[in-house]
Amino acid sequence: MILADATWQKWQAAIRARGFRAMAAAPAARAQCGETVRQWLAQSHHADMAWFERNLDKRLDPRLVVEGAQSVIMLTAAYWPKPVQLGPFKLARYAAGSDYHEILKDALMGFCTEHLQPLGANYRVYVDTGPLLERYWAQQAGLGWIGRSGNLISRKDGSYLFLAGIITDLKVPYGEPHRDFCGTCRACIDACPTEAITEQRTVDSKRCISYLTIEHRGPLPNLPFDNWLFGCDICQEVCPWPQKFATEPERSEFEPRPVYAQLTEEQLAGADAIQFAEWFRRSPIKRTKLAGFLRNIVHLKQKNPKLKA
Ligand code: B12
Repeated sequence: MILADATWQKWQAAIRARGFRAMAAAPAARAQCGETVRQWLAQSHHADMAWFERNLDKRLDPRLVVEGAQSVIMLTAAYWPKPVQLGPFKLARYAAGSDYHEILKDALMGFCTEHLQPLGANYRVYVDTGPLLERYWAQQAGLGWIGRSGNLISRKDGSYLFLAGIITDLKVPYGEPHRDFCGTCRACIDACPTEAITEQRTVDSKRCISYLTIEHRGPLPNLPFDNWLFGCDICQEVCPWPQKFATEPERSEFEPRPVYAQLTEEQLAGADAIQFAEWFRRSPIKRTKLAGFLRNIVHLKQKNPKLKA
């Protein structure tokens, strides 16, 4: 089924009403960046994220996920753009509030139930919840370009953006693949203290502070983490685009939780399972589990012995 332009315009308004910033689509096809992804895996740049290797065929071709898939519809939603503190430590902006996987998936499912289901469309929704190359499809749809840091950057909204996607058998109006606007700028590569950003616009997770503080289990390598307790935004903080264009999120759930800035180092380092669960209920931070969280604090204190609450 081919969607009329007028209906697509109505959808644009509907997704904004649900807290998304922009929506665009690309024809479903085999991704052209298969070689980049295979090399990334061959070089073990996915570190211990073994789940990434599973369903690789599906990840590279959305038509293997939804029968008769015609379109990949991609959406952006803004997250908190200013620095965030967790006690004396730095917290990645995306983790300032509630977990985007839950909030945005609910919002997108609601949109699909209202607008796609009545058309009898076959579809699947993703918010970092399955094998979809979200940055690649956002670039193909024209929402922005994949910068040197690997982040999807929009000329209108910068890069403090979550991505979400719908694979569907509907044909919708398509955007054009976005061109690159990094030019000769290498600010992100130069600023990354662990040299995690490769020349292929990908990230070596084994060196990325974000991976190490969130996904990695076990002892941390001897790398300079600055003061990042969970996630890292250095490659975006030095990028001219988010500095100039980032705006506050539509959804209040992504605003920083007020208690975070007030916590002391002693409180954070002394957290038990109950306290951890209470502070980080419905937050992305729960992903480290208490053990990973405390390990990160010990690591930062060893590196910055003068750190005071
Ligand atoms: C695995 C993962 C990570 C890993 C690995 C990071 C990485 N860059 O791959 C770790 C844990 C380190 C991580 C960190 C972060 N992540 Co992350 N992550 C993912 C995840 C699940 C998969 C990414 C992936 O496919 N990686 C494999 C590599 C090879 O793919 P890629 O990075 O997309 O690179 C593409 C380009 O290089 C492109 N490409 C390169 N050259 C060329 C040439 C041509 C011609 C073309 C067409 C394409 C092309 O092809 C590649 C494959 O498509 C996605 C969600 C998803 N399902 O997509 C979120 C996602 C990418 N992460 C996200 C976020 C917010 C982050 C952090 C900012 C969080 C933080 N503050 O700590 C950091 C940023 C680190 C960074 N600079 O990338 C957002 C990004 C939003 C945005 N604006 O880009 C996503 C989309 C989640 C979401 N739904 O919002 N992440």
